[in-house]
Amino acid sequence: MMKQAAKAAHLLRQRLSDLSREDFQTTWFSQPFILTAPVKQWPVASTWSFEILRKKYANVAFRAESVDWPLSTYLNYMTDSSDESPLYLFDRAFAEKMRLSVSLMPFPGADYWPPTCFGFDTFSVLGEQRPDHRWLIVGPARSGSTFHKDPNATSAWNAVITGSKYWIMFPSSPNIPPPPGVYVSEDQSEVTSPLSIAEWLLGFHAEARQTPGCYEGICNAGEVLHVPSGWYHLVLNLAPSIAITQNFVPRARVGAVLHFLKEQKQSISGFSDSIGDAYQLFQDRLGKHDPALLEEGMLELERLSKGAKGKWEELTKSVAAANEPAGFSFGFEADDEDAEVP
Ligand SMILES: O=C(O)CCC(=O)C(=O)O
Ligand SMILES: [Fe+2]
Repeated sequence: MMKQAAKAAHLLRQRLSDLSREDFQTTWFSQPFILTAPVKQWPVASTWSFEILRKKYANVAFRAESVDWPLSTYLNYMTDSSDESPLYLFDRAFAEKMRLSVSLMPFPGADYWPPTCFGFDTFSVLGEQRPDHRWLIVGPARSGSTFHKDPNATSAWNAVITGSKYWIMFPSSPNIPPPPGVYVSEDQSEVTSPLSIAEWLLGFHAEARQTPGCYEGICNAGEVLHVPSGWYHLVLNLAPSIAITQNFVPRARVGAVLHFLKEQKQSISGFSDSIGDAYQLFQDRLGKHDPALLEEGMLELERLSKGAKGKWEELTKSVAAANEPAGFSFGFEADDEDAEVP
């Protein structure tokens, strides 16, 4: 149940130095928070700057929306651009292109590793067949990401190496509407925010901050933010930024991911075309690696499927009773733990 229904946005006060894997898996997996310690230990946190990257990777091409540009071309564009919505560099093959050594935990010679608390990633059972999961993100002030939920019901961490990012986030569940100014198609497959970040901020920011469940905060250089599975978020770079983000599946979200892969097939993304049925693949692999976790996940999947069906029946019944084809109002009483706001 939400306790602060009429209150304004929660500040992302959950700034912790670090978290154990156990505390994350049992308590924090469904909440946004910022960690201040782990990223500062990464070699790339002290060695990367715009100048250094320009020197080392000037001729390496990175993806910026629909173009592949040498880094020097992108950095020149970034410095000169006064575009309202600047092109954003978002590259999923950066680790290979930059020959980075990414380890699973602190390791001599590694360039970075996931913060320890996010370390157990259930999608690792998919090996080479896992969907795209890590990106280098570079952009000038005013660039950023319009409202979306992350792919395949995954959770994410987003580490700022240079710059700072403003985040505004909302939980989601079948019985709460999307954030103001955000529209979701009936089958949930499309999340559209037809406006640029600037237009959304001008038109909807004030209203959004008064909306139950809203979280906002600034993630600074050397910090990492957790995006729980299923949360809507919009991100704005307040200064020129370099960041690394990674998507992952915590143990407690296995059921949510199975549910997504089974029920929202049309929205699955990032898997190679050769994979016919991502739901079946994940189920099979998890069954081999960790049958007990699969069993837990299947129970949660069943609960989520019933919940969505129950809610739909409830809504259609109440509309029929009122003899109105539409016009019912959504409640904010979320019983999905995604929507649990502490
Ligand atoms: O612009 C950003 O840093 C946020 C990126 C993000 O939300 C994502 O990669 O899903
Ligand atoms: Fe995201």
